[in-house]
Amino acid sequence: MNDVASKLKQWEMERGVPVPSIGVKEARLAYAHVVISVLAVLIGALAGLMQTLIRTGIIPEVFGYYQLLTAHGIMLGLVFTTMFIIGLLYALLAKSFGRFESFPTRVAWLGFWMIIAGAVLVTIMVLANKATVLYTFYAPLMADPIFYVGLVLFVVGTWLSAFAMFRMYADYKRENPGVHPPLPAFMSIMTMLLWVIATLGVAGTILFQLLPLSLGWKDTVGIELSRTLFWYFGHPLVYFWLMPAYIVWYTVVPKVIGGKIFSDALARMAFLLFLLFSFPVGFHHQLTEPGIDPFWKFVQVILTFLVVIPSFMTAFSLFATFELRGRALGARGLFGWVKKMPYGDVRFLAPFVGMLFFIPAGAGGIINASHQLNAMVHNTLWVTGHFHITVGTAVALTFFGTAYWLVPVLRGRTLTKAMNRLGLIQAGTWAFGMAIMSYAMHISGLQGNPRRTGPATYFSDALTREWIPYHMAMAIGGTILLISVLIFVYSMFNLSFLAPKGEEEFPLAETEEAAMETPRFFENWKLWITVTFVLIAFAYTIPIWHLIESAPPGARGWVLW
Ligand code: HEM
Ligand SMILES: [Cu+2]
Repeated sequence: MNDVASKLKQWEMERGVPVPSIGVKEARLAYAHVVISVLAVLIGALAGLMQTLIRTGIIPEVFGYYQLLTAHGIMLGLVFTTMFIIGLLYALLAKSFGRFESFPTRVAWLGFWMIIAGAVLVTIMVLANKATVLYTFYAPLMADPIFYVGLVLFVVGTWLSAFAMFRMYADYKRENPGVHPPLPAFMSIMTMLLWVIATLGVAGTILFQLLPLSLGWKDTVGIELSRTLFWYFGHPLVYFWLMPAYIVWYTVVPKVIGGKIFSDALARMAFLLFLLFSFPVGFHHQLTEPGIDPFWKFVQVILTFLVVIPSFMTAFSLFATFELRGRALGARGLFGWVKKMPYGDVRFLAPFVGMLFFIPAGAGGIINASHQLNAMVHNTLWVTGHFHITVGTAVALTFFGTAYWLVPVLRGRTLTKAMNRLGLIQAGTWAFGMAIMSYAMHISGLQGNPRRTGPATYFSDALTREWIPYHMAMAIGGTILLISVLIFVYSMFNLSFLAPKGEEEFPLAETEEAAMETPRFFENWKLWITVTFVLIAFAYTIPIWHLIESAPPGARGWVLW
């Protein structure tokens, strides 16, 4: 912390305002993002439960099923995740770098307001039933132009946030030449870099294909190209969700259990590999699509499996941390640590349960990415079950567990025993509800139950009747999940306004002394960005050229609602 910064802090304390342990400006900004993400969870969960109840036939179709599904996907997949992530990363950067009087406040807030403007436009269009295109807005479905304008504003807003973060990083590097940026900062920058490179694809299909189509400037759209650009973005998107959860697992959880980071170098290496291997793999979402040469599908599936390497590196170092800590507390044997972990601390329990869910979730991902097995599960509720235990549990539970300390930190308050207990209950109900709901989705998906299908009885066919009990289970799981969300929203309200003022710990661990020194080349951004684009060019140039050169006739836009 430099001179001006500590004076500022002194002044804030004298004013008697609740003081966050990071700069006030940064805290306010991060908090604004977190608030929006909490609101998005609430709206998204309501939509999620309603659509389950409608599909099961428990309540009448007050809102269209597809309209609710669009709202649910956008609120949870897009708004909740992105807003929480940006808020968390600002906080991590502020904590890692100390306070800067030159914090890029203006551009950061401009980004925030653009995101809000975009999200509001998108929401209005969905509510008005003018954009029932689901959160993937696949061509040739055609929404109102304002929907796409909203998406563009949203994305450009996040680019401004990324720019603000890159500025913070550059300022730090200038003031501390030759010093490694702290691990959480390095990881945050890597995450935002991935996001910026990924969103280029989705920006491309919106600006050059979907928006012109919906404005009537073009009559037709190339479906396959649009889907390819979407999935060029869609796969790294899942890593944009996961990497912040990994940041918490690598740097926060060790501190909460009283341990240390197993290896700084290994963590940085894993994040670098996540960047590289996230891009040349989008075709594993398009395995059933005829317009892509099987050779390139094969190449991208092989590359997909490379992500196993950093994933296992992550699993290895996390469990090594647990074991080292367990041994320090007197545990013996391979699994002695299990008895020594602080399960009564929501900051540990929630992310830890998330990690456990990630084990079957990762195995399911390998199934999805395998060409033949994918044919079994493609577009069934299995897939929906899969992403509810990945992003919906591993990531969401980690974010919940994080929010219990982050919100008090940002508000200059403390996490009370009562709120911690409520947090444990909330994490438990979430895990329980999700286990029921996703189990039912996985199994009935294997029986052929399609995803994204509104109330459909298929003439009361015997096969579809067998799915009904699973839909009941999903409705029960969904109800438990909504209860969990209500507890979460209340806890966040409490921690924002009612909890006692004080300085809550910002838990960030140090590295194990025995760990290897971190090599400098991890921060050679030019090199890694170049390698990323080389990989992208390798995996996509020829197939995209095929899609353009021998394009089938385009489709006119469809409005099916
Ligand atoms: C309150 C808890 C939740 C409930 C009850 C719920 C329920 C559902 C249901 C029933 C579906 C649609 C299945 C179908 O295709 O018919 C769905 C889809 C989806 N959910 Fe959830 N979910 C919840 C939480 C979450 C969370 C936390 C996330 C992400 C962070 C999430 C992301 C998604 C996405 C992206 C879709 C796909 C939408 C689409 O296919 O267009 N959900 N959810
Ligand atoms: Cu993917």
